[in-house]
Amino acid sequence: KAGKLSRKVDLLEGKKSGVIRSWSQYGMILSGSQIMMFKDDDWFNSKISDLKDPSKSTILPTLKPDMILMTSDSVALHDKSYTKYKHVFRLVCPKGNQYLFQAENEVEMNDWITKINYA
Ligand code: I3P
Repeated sequence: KAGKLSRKVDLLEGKKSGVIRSWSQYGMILSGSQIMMFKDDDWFNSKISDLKDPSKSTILPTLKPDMILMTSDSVALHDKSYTKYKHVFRLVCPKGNQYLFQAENEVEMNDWITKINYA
């Protein structure tokens, strides 16, 4: 799955302080049990239709993401206590890192949650 999400780092190694807490937009690809994140919007936009096409998965190993998250021991959930923005889900990672991601609508949010949890 590929798409654009806003991301906010909420906890790093369980700590809230010293974390850059602003939202920023990332291109994201979920492939197997890894999430690859890309900051370069023009580049991501130019590739997104290929990235959504499973028959073009051979390009995946050639990509150079800005950040990779392994999702195998992580849990994604809709955080209903976070009410400032809609369609926000939380990714809880085993070392205590937590990220908030905002999808463009509820269907997209649920699709990301399901695919992350079952990847
Ligand atoms: C953060 C930014 C985030 C906000 C966060 C702020 O400030 O305004 O949008 O999160 O609040 O710290 P900065 O841009 O100076 O880093 P929300 O949008 O979720 O409120 P927080 O620290 O209470 O999470």
